Amino acid sequence: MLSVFVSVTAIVFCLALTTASAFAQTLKTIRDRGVINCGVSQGVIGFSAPSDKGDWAGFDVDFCRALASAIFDDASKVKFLPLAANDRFQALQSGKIDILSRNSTWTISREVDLGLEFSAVTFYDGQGFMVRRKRGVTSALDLGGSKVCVQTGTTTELNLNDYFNTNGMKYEVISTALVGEAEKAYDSGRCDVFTTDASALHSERLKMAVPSDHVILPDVISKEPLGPVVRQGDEKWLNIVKWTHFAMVNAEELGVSSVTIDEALKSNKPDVKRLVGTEGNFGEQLGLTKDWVVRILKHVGNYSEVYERNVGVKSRLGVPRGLNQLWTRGGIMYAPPLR
Ligand SMILES: N[C@@H](CCC(=O)N[C@@H](CS)C(=O)NCC(=O)O)C(=O)O
Repeated sequence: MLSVFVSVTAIVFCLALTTASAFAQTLKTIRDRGVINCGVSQGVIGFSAPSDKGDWAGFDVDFCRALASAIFDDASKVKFLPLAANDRFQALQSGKIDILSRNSTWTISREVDLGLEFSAVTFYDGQGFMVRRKRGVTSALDLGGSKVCVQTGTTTELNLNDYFNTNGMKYEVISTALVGEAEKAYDSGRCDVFTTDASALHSERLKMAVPSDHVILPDVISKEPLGPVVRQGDEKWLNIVKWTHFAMVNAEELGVSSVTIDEALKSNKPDVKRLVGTEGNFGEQLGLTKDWVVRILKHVGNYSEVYERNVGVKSRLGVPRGLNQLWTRGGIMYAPPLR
């Protein structure tokens, strides 16, 4: 009896060790495989959506392309795996993906309960509401008695509950597992309110039969700090993910972009030299190469380039920088220094 117990314990222990060490080598696994497995949404225009030809584009997509640039000097070495809200964290826990770059909100339970780690906030967002223009509503506090469409497995459904209950407003939830179903339910009139992160509401509005028939209310009812997520237990990979974002923000702050990178390589400024690797060896310390940031900037660009291309005021989405503006320009986007 005792020996059975001992061997079962040993097997369980070994399995646990194997799983832990398999996941502790994410960079090596990626290098051996030749591509990053990047979990994205199933289609949020501006963040991660496939074109008709199946090419993925968006802010979250570009983050994985930046990682592929740093690792492989090739932004195309990414396999995008579209995931519904309900499935995303399990896909990361099980090792199906190396990173989740999918409009996911940083919360305590997703770290301490799910064993995951948010690397940085790449997009400061908040929850908003979209309604039909003809309804004439101007404040979220006037939404009592509404039928509200929301996707399950999101912070959105939890905040919705808090907000309506706290304000003593009645509502009916129409929750769906797939965003496409929520869109249809709202557009066909089964719900009179659609709620999600404000940035994603801009994307949802574009998908409506007549986008201009819908307005996004000015109220923001929550904090939704969005960012890439990895598994706990692989500090090396976490550092690469985290410092890729910080490098892109620092590059913007220093005026180094895909356009000015060649000039930056000749710069005498100490902080620019550290960024582009003409001084120091941070890239190598990360397990990458000296020119890791140069690769990111050449293939993908700095934070501002990525923002403007995908979600900025001149893009289809038209979302102003707002909180995501650099701290030096009135926003809260702030990256620790490369030194
Ligand atoms: N930021 C929130 C909401 C994220 C979320 O999943 N939003 C939905 C509604 S726009 C979405 O992205 N759906 C796309 C999909 O399921 O592929 C969270 O992390 O829970």
